[in-house]
Amino acid sequence: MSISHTNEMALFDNNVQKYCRFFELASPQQFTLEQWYQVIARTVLEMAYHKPQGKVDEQRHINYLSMEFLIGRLTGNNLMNLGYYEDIKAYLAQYQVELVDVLEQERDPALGNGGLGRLAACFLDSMATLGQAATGYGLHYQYGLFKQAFQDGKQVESGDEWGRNQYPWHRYNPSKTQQVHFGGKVVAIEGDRYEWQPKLTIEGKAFDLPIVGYQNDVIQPLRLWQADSPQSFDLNQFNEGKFVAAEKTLIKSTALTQVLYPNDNHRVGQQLRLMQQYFHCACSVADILSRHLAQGFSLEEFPKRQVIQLNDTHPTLAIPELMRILLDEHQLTWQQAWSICQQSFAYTNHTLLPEALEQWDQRLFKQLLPRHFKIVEKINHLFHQQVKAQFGDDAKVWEKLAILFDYRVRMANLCVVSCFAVNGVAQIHSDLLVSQLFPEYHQLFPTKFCNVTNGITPRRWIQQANPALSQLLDQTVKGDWKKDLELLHQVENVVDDVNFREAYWHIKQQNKAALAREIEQTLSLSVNPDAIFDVQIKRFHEYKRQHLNLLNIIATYQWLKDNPNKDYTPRLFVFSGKAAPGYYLAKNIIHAINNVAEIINNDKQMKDKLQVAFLPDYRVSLAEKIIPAADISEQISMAGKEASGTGNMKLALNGALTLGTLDGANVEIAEMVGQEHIFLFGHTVESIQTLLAEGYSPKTYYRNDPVLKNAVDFLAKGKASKGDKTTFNLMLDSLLEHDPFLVFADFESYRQAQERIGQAYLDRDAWLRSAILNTARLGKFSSDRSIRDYQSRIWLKK
Ligand code: GPK
Repeated sequence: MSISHTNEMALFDNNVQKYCRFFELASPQQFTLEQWYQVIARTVLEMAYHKPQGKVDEQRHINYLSMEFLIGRLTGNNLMNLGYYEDIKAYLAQYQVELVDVLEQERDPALGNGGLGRLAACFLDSMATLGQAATGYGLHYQYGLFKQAFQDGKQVESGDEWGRNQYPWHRYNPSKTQQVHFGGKVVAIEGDRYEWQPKLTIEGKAFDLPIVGYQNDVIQPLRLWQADSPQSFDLNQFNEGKFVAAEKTLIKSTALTQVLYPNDNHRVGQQLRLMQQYFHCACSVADILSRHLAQGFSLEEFPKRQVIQLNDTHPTLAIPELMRILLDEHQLTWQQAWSICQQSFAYTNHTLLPEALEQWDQRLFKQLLPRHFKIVEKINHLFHQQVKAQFGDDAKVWEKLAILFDYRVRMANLCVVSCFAVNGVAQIHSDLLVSQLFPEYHQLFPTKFCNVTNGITPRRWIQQANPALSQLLDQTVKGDWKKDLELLHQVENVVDDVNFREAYWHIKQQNKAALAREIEQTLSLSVNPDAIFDVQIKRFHEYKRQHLNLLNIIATYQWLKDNPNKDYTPRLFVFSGKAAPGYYLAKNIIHAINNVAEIINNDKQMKDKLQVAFLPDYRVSLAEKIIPAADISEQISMAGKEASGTGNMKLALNGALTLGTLDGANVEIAEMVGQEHIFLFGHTVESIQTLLAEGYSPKTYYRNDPVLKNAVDFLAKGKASKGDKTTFNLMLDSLLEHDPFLVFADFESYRQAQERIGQAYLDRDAWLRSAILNTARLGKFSSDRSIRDYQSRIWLKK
């Protein structure tokens, strides 16, 4: 036990003994693992607040508004960041208890869908670690992202009742309760001042989770709002039943934060979702303002002291909400209020996909938020004047730039008009944001746009997920790479050191063996630990092209059947990921992968050559097990569609070689690591333009490439569906008729890249060298660097 922690561990022991009496046990020996988990979490939470709070920079307080925070398990992470991990591990040993087993008791709080939510969690970790004053604001969902299981190969969903009421890391903070209003009407008072007479009021209760900085004693809140009120409300009272086709009408107020909407890169038009969004914004803005004013600052000082960072357009309503409060409650003039808002809000865009850009029905918006609608109308009107001054009265231009158009409220446009900064999440994405989505906006506001490439926290994604690699890096690198990931550059110096190389290789093999055990336990599938572990883990979406991966697997299977004696480097293809419950095509792809896996895994000829493991219920804690074991990281989206990706960074830093298109952050990964250490394939954004201009016909590829045709026909002829030829029609018809994400166009190039991988793996030394260089050269992708970029380019920009 380190000297500095002696007192704290005495306190810890004291508390353990106290809980022991509390539970009427003779000795801590009798605790179940679940009890240990609860006792450790509760005790450490108290201990954390006993320490003097570390220093934070309060120049500007970052209020990070996000509908999703995919934080993952907190216990291990908090123990590490607080520096208690080793002490508590040693403490438990006296009771023959393994800390890792205790940590497995924690259920992941799955309060997000995918990349966007996980990014928010990494950013909170980095802001605390860098001492950037920050508060995360989100929702305290009762049900996180649904749990996924497979039945006959198909995804089935069940509710994720994650136990928010027993969660040991959060505190209910009754002094922060807010009131949120909906519906009703507005009455003009004077000038831009109105009185809102709402129809319904719901209470928002604050639940705070501690975000612990890495060994700097900084703790900042992630404040999650929970709707509470004994009242029920009738959704019909806002809309005479016109918007509620898919929703129940009489709803308890608590239903507002009951469930996370399970869509990723896709908008939903439901009224309850709009109410959720406003509830989130209203609670957060009120809290931010009251903190600001309580510190003794004036409203004029708000922009100097606060930033409200909008994680995509989901929290856009915070803009008209702050306007409303400034105008109606603080009686500021429009100019004063607008100037404050324009200097305080910043917007991060996470996607170019049109189906993901939020637009709300104007009537629904107006009925639910009549005062906000007036404000948006005025913003829209004043902006129209500005557009006319710049572009003349051009209807074509206005059609693109308008906030209100065709009875819709376009949230992205409201953000661009109102915010002082707009950023994309990787260089290529930020460039496309300007050139494809917002070119006229860029003409109007050339200095608003910038790039901040995403990053990941090395504390969770290396130190915690890959303890063996972490230890090797501790021994190899001078200075703390966990605080400054660029220090990993030093690893280049030992890339030819035999001892280092052997240690690195050994760690990867150990991690693969551990994943093999996990696969055995979950799927009763015994896999070849010496195969290439080729991993695609992410949400299921057509643009991410899991079906491209699948078609190659089928083609490989067919080739191996025809050429049983030819050389082939053994592969294990690992999949994990969920599809939105209403996204039938993506679910069809999941079904196809499972059925093909079943056939291949039961074919004795394929034993130890070709295997497919689809692990159900992808979540942060499962990612932590898969990532350290990967040899190949599949990042195969259609170029121009994946804004950044962050799994690509986690995998490469843990020594997986990327098989990818020139999309998102893959482009920057390739730049950093060098062309020789990455497998690139497929069309680029530019070559796609040519292809589409010439008229893309997927059927031509199908007809001309017998390998592709055979793979498609395998599914079409029912070979993976017990003879039923219609099972995969959804996927196949889409591919053959439109192929909107150019799966067929990239198939041949993808096959060739896979072939190169098979060859490359045979040269163990060269492969290992590439893997090590991936770890050494990707320090840029720490979320600490992302946060520093936000500071210098947006939040504290001079
Ligand atoms: C983007 F628009 C969205 C969305 O609704 N959900 C989501 O996870 C992702 N994203 C992008 O798809 C990724 O490319 C990106 O790395 C991630 O956001 C974080 O920026």
